[in-house]
Amino acid sequence: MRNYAMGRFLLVLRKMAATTIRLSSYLCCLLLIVQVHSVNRDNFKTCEQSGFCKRHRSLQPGQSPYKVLMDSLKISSSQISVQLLNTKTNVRLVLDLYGLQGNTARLKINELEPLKPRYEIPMGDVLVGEPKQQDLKVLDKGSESLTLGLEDNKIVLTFSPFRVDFVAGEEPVVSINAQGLLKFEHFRKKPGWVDKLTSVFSWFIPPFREAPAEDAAPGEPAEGEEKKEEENKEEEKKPEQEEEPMLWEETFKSFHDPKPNGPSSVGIDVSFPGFENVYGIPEHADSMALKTTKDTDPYRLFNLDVFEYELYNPMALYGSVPVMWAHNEKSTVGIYWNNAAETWIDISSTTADKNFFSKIADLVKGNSEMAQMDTHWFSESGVIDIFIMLGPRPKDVFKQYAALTGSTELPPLFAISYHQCRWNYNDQDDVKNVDANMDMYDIPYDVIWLDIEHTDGKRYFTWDAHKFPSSKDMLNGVAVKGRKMVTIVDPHLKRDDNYKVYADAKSRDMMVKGGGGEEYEGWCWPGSSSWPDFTNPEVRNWWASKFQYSEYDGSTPDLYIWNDMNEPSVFNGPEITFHKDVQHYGGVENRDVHNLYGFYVQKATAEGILMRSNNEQRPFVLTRAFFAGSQRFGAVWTGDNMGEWSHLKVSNPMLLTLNLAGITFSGADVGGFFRNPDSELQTRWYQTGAFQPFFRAHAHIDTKRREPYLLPEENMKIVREAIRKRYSYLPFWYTLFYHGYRSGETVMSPLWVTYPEDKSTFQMDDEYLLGSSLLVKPITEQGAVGTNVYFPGSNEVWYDIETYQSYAGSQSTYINAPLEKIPVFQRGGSIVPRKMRVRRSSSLMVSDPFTLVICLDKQGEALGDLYADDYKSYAYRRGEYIHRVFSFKNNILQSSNADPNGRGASREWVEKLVIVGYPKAATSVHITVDGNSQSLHHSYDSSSRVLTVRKPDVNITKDFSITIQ
Ligand code: NBV
Repeated sequence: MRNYAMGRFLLVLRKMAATTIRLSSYLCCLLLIVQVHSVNRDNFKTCEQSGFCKRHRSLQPGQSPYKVLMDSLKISSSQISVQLLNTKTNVRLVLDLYGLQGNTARLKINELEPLKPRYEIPMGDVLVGEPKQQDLKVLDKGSESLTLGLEDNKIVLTFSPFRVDFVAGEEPVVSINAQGLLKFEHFRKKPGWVDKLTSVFSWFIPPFREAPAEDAAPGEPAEGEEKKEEENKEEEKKPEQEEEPMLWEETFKSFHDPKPNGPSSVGIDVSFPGFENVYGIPEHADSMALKTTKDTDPYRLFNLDVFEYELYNPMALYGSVPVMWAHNEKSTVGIYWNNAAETWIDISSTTADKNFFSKIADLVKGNSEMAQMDTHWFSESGVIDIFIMLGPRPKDVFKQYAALTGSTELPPLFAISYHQCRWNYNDQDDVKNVDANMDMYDIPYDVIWLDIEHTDGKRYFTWDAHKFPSSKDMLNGVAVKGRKMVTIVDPHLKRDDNYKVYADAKSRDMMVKGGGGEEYEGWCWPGSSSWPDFTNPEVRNWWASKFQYSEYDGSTPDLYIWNDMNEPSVFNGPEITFHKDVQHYGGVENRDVHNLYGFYVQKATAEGILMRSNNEQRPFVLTRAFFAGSQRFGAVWTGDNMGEWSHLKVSNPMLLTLNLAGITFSGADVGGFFRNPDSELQTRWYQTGAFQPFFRAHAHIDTKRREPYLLPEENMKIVREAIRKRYSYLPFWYTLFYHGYRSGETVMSPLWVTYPEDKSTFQMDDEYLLGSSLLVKPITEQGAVGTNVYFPGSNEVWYDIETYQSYAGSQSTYINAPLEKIPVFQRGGSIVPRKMRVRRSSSLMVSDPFTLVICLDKQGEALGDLYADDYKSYAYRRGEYIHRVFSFKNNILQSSNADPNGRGASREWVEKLVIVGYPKAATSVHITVDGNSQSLHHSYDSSSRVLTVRKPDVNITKDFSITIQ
């Protein structure tokens, strides 16, 4: 009996303990969420708090210890390889320099004999393949330098101190290590206590031989050549730990980083002589032209979930693309820094060393100073691997970069239409109501989204059975109108053995490991969670298989995916992410691959969506975290912005920068994620979003409902008009994305991409071009009823897309923009295809006719094109597409085939021509197709100078000409 009582007592105690643990973990989770809702700058490291950032930033220019060991030079047709000696430590590195096709070079620096291989991103993941090499010619080999020829460029390798300069024609454009900031922390053995003692004593006792200084740790034998006697004489040194902070471990807040591999960072400076502006390196909530970092931290690239991010500062955000462009009136050049570790970039503006450059380039002589941008790049691990893209025009660098990392895959048409999202649409009825209301108010939309609450307890790939009892019915209900749905699938898996995705991953040992080799555990939406190791190709295949219809219950071909929290976000991790010593596939630390995790999540998801359709249908996956190359897998959005005017405004520079970095399919939450924007702000945001590449409204769960039909009537009508305008321009957007896919071109572009010589556009980021035909100046100021618009191009004329009023190029004009007005202008000389019969969704418009808007230039000419296919599958890869070119000259519009490989059929036809800037009424208009002529109806509006030609009714695949007399 006593035993029984004792047993019961113990049982009760156990139960109480279990409940307490459950409760406390629940509370802990809640607290963490609460904590997440109040994170601030303190949660994120400053450079001062990051050991390697501090070490690299403290380097002084002009003290380079590196020289080239010419005896080790090996030259092959497209590559040179040579050793670099650190004359302070005697450590040797190896430099490989490659010529690549398309005016590109690659410069790699690695350890000559690393203790173990240093991490390099696997070929084919970010780089689409081994870059094609191009011959390098030895032009001159002297005692101080070696000069190589690469197409029309020269590459000058200076031996001591080591530097490399790239000269395009006769202009120096890129210099590497000109400041001498190369620092390469080679792998080394951790000093034992004897070494530490020796090191401490070496402070008091003159060293027998030089203590390894800049790059080497105490206790490590120097490598390579013995040093000359006089070089060994050196001033007294403090123990290294004091000079080189946080080498072997570091602590941030309560988080300890044991750094099992010790210091491993790499860094070097890259200067752009002759340039005053540099761009790129998203993601930062900052201006498009990057700022100097003299008074701030360097720009940081480290994928992080930053709650309520601040504007106009260099703090890291959700994604990283280490690509930077320098642009001036004469050329555009840039670099891609192929490294997935945490990276910081300092920027300063200075003047070029004309003395030096006069030795290697035939510079314009004279006393005038030449501007220069200096940048300093450093990453926590990996190797130095820089691609130098030499342009010379903006469109050339985009092509060069796309040849390396790929271009934006052609999106299905629905994906570039309007998306209706909210955290959360509560249940099936909610979805049905929103869908019905959009129809009732005649507001087109293509996709309705479901956030995390649709799942069974944040177990992705499942449905909350009460709220979504028959997801297929729901999906089919929207699909009958040609619409789609998107569900969120985050990468954290709830550690619940009854959750089959988790149990499966666990049984296959597919999760990332903690530093001790155990399954890594952290907190996220579902509570205690683990993360599949997406860096492992087998894990990606496994994940992809989860999207099969047989695996993802309740999914249909009309369901697409959204990857959130994939930086990854770990509520209780350092800086709200993985610990740096988290272990990945192949013994790689998260430290090495951090910025690639989200890239791999989206890649695996896109592969899954592709596989479920037997590789026939184009996937659509939205991601929050990204890296170079993410453009190949879908769209990116700028995360949790705020419903404030400042956030509407910053969306333009942020998206311009993403476009410059190849991520062209990008957008910002329309309306702003947090807060409750008033109706004016919402209206202006819709107008802006309608002219940005990815167009999705989204809102936080705590915000008031704000579907567009809930706006006051006046605003609702304006918003409806903006969305309908987006739909009317879909053929133009689709053609733009086609060009981007083929050539890597930006979709949303700074003005200097089309007007590279116009200095006044170099910092302009509140106004932009779509392709080279539409100029957009969204209103982003509260209460504004007008704005100054800069019209580029001295020879251009621009037409308001509504009134057709014309504006001369190369000047600014104040444009009235009351609430209903979006200042958008079409360039004279362009032909833009539109569809004016706007329906409930884009797929209901696929067979509808085109209107060609022909805006004439000063010579009365215009040019444009149209790409079309089935708008959803890969059939275009088999030639099932059409690409037409339209030209208007001598009063004749010609439509001809732009591409003989395009053999697609189409039911679309041309129903109208709007010829803007036409001088007079026509007496007759004729169309000629297949040798048959027919006259057409036409009318002329002399006040707007618009000639309208009606019903040519010719199939779009036909060659035709329309003659005006
Ligand atoms: O899944 C919920 C949200 C999502 O709506 C948002 O778009 C993401 O950026 N998610 C972040 C997590 C919670 C943020 C407070």
